Amino acid sequence: MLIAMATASNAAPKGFNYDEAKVPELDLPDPLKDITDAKSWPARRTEIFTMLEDQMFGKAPAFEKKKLRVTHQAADSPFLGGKAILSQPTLHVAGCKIHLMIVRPVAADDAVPAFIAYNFRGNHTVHPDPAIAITGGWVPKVKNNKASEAQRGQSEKRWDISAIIKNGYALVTAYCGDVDPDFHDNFKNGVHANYGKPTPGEWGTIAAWAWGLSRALDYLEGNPAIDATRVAVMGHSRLGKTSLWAGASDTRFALVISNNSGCGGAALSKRRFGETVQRINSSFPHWFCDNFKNYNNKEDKLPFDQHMLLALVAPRPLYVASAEGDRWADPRGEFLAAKGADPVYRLLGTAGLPTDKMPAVDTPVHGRIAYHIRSGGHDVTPYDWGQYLAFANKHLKAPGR
Ligand code: GTR
Repeated sequence: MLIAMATASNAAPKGFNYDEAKVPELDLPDPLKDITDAKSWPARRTEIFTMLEDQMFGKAPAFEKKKLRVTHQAADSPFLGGKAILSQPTLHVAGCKIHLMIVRPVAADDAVPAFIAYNFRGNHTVHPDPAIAITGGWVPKVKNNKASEAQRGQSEKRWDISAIIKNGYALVTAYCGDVDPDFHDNFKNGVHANYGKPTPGEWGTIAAWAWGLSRALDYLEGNPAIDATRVAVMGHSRLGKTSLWAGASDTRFALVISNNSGCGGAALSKRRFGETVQRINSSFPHWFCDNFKNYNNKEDKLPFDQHMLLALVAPRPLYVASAEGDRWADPRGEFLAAKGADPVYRLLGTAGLPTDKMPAVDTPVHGRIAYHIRSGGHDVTPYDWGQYLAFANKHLKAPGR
């Protein structure tokens, strides 16, 4: 995190590159390889998915939806001064309790579309409303790793709940640590505890978090207030890497948003700009599967790059967002990856990303793939939410899409 903050200045942290002139010449694998028609895409998609699963994120276990048990933390309560309703179901899955916070518009006749996004430190950090339950699990960056009233509403700035509700969407959030606490303990806690230590091709923490989002979607499929066919999965930073993998591994997510996801997310690894594979695998050895460590300082050997992760979302709407000051996450690498997924979107009959040039700061381009680079640093702002809502309004508004 310190490194990410240091990147607001112009200088790259020692040993890392922020100089476009020093980026190696790119030789990106072709996501289409030799296919020329849409009907050949599913087989090629499976090939790419399997490669990313085995070499990067790790395979997650199958889950039978009927094993999902649900209890409620509290009765529903009015939210946002009566404009919305808060409900807090708890999902009991594979030894974990995933506490959902669902805020939905009060004035809805039919099931509403939704955004689902994890938070970093507990549902109570998302909004100051005292009805939101405080997480009981391990949380980072607080005394004794124990959440308390002191953090209530702390990350409110990152969640434009009013705008989400005003536009007719529900917000579904959960603390990512409910599925797997974000530190390396050799996979003894979180959902991994239930399945045993992963083999080198099995799920790391990001795949576990993505799996948790799918369990939330399993639940939403049975919730009459939410239209589970119109759920956008969104995530910031490490949770943006997660939303991309969730969208790739579960095609029920109707729209996928990556906010400043960077290395291991939307940014091309082979550029070695900002955070590198070696760096991410040593700072966060639990995020990816062990096979991914084989590419430490060997990005040129990767048989894929992140444009192929983005292509796995096709033809569903995809939003990739960068921030100008977030050089650690390589904004240009994120744009180029979005552009690299474009041929797949076009083969599947969509407009893809309708620009060849990286857009100027604060000038979004929205096709079936959307991209913007916002002024400011590594964060989620009302500007970002404004773009996501406009994009979702275009693609998710009609029931059944
Ligand atoms: C940084 C990490 C990034 C990004 C970020 C975050 O330390 O290097 O890949 O995930 O954390 O999640 O805030």
